[in-house]
Amino acid sequence: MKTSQIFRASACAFAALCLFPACQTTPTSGTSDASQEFDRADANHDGKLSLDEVNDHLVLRIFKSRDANRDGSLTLAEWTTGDEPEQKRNFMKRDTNRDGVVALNEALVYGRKHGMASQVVPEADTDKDGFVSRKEAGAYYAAREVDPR
Ligand SMILES: [Ca+2]
Ligand SMILES: [Ca+2]
Ligand SMILES: [Ca+2]
Repeated sequence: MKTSQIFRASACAFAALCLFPACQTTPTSGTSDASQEFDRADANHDGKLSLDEVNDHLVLRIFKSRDANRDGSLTLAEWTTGDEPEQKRNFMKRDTNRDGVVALNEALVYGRKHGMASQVVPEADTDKDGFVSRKEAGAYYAAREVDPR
């Protein structure tokens, strides 16, 4: 169960669809999940999602799913879900102060710099105001049957 949750979270991040209920285990309750995800991502509660909010949300989701002991930082063991050297490299890239763990703020900073939201937001932001509204988020999700890669 746990492994599949972790896998699901990373799969969603790669699909850059974590904003929307791609990661939910209950696909039947579509709209309310989408709405809840939106509320969670909308950190300043202004009813729209900025690039930073989407990036932070993606990072937080993955971070929380991997932070097994909930101490706010990830060890390499928590980070990796397999033995691929790529995962270790990704871990090292985020551990900016080189103390051997990735703290949440390190992950957030990295996420904002390299986050996938820079792809998702322009696609979802159909009126090009720089933010994703609830309506735009809903339309974006509806336009893509989620491909659970
Ligand atoms: Ca907002
Ligand atoms: Ca660190
Ligand atoms: Ca918009």
